[in-house]
Amino acid sequence: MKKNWAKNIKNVVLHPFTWIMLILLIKIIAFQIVIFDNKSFFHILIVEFPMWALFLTIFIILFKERKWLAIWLYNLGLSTLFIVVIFYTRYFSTVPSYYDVKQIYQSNSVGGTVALLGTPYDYLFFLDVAVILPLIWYFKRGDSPRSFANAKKWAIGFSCVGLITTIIAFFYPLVDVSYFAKKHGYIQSQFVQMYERSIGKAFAENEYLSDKDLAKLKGNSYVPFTEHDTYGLAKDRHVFVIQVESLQGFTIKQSIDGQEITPNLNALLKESAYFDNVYQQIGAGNTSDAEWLMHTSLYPEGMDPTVNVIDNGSEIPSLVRTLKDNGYGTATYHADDITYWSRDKLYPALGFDYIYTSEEIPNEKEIGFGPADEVLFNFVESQLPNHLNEHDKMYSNIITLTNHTPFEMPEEFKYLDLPDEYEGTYVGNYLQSVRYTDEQIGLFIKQLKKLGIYDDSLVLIYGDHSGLHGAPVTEKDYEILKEILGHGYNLQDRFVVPVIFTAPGIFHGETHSQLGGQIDLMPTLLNLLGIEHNTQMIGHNLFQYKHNLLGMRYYLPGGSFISDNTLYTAPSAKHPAVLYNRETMKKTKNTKNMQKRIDNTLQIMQYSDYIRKEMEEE
Ligand code: GP9
Ligand code: MN
Repeated sequence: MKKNWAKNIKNVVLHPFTWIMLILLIKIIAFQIVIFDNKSFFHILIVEFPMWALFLTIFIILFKERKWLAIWLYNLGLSTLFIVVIFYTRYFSTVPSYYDVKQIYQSNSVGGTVALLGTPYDYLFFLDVAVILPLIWYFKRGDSPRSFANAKKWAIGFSCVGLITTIIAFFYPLVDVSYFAKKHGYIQSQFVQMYERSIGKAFAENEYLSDKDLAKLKGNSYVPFTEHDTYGLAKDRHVFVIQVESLQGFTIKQSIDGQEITPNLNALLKESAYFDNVYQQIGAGNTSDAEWLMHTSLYPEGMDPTVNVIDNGSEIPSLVRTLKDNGYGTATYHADDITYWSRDKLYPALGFDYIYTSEEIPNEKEIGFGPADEVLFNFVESQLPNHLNEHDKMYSNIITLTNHTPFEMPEEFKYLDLPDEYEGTYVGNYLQSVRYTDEQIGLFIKQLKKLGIYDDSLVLIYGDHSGLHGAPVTEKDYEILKEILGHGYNLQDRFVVPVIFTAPGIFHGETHSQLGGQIDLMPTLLNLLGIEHNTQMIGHNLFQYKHNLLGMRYYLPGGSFISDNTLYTAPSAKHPAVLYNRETMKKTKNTKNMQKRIDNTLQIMQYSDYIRKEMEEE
């Protein structure tokens, strides 16, 4: 009896089916570690492995007499697929679905970069196909094909486990493809995506979230909009929104050798409420996504510029329309070609009365992309009197352009006298260019005073996104930044944009450090104006609420969040998950609240997408 038992064990261990499954398991573990940094063996064994093993077993059963060929072909296909998924993930920072892999062949964008995406280790995924499987075949090829007789039983076993994990996956919302695939299985996530595409409308049965629910998910107790302390403080004022290209928070109140980088903004703070803890939240649409966030208080799409996913001719219930409904004339100014970021579609969708772009704004004093900011502001000043004749109240939305990478300013526009070692560096150029735009904002404010409307105005100034990130920032730049900041340049330095609400007579230089995001700008502005919006906003009035929970798409992996005290970067193809203490920006231990925060963030973002899709259908 005992002997029989030992013999059985020996049979199983020596059986090629066991070896083949073991090789498959190792390959899946490697894939999961590279793609998701998933080291949970149990999760891989229960959720991932049975699915891939099921397909292999079906192959073995179907190929009957040519099982070795089936095994080899399956593994060749699987290794190729894994490599494609790995390269795609490195390029796009998200795992592809069956749909994306299909599309990739139609796009040239990745082509030239493929060589840069691989490391020699990646090719270890072909080790089984090239070496191990041929070796097993060589030593075991004499075994009768019937030695895989148990394959059918295994297929049933794998199907049962696969079915259960797939059913479970269908009970969870699919918000972030990578996050979902990691949690519920790569193949299971494909099934869920196929289903959602087939019903044509993702999130159709999304749970409705009231403003109260949203407040609660962010850790706040809800107060009706009209009962906030700031409600109507700036009622009937003219509104100027100045979205400053690439302006980062650390430049405010910062000096180099006694010279302020933003002397004009710093002076303006005396009549402002300054928020120094507001995060950028743009996706792939950069500047245009910041415009989207400002005018809708909804999350951007993420992997695509949001303007690309809204329908042509759609009328978005935006800040612009709400202001219009409340007696404002509305104008937008940006000195670039209107087709850049499809603003020819975005601006009518948002509902502006007057749209001024490179067609109208003179192409003078060109720096980088287009006319220098002083030309833009001069143009705004030239239009204002006409607008004020036509409308009692004006909303002017001004998008600056000069402070754009590579930040190279002509000598005559360099107002800072920087230390020699800054000369020619990316950071040095950036500071000069920020200083230039700061000067132009200062002059514009002077003009508002001259026009006699400054005291009746509410001016909101904020940055669209970081300027210092990615490949152009060299080691030397990081050293300079460390010198300026007093600490190593971190994600918070990169992602925090300044937010300044200037309202003479109302604000007197207060600084607010509660957490905010660009999604909160619109509700904060509307609250000051005492105007309610007629569709739901995802953000909240920054003056009212002390707690927040923010998501960030594209520049952080799906499932990341920013909370009052922590910043969580979800695992990506490149980096494992990290939870930072935002006060120190040091890594901190995962707290038991972390999963709850991930879930709440995703729920909020998913709901935001649902609102966006709903309003397009109306
Ligand atoms: C393009 C300008 C810059 O019109 O707004 O856009 P960015 O490169 O920052 O997205
Ligand atoms: Mn920009």
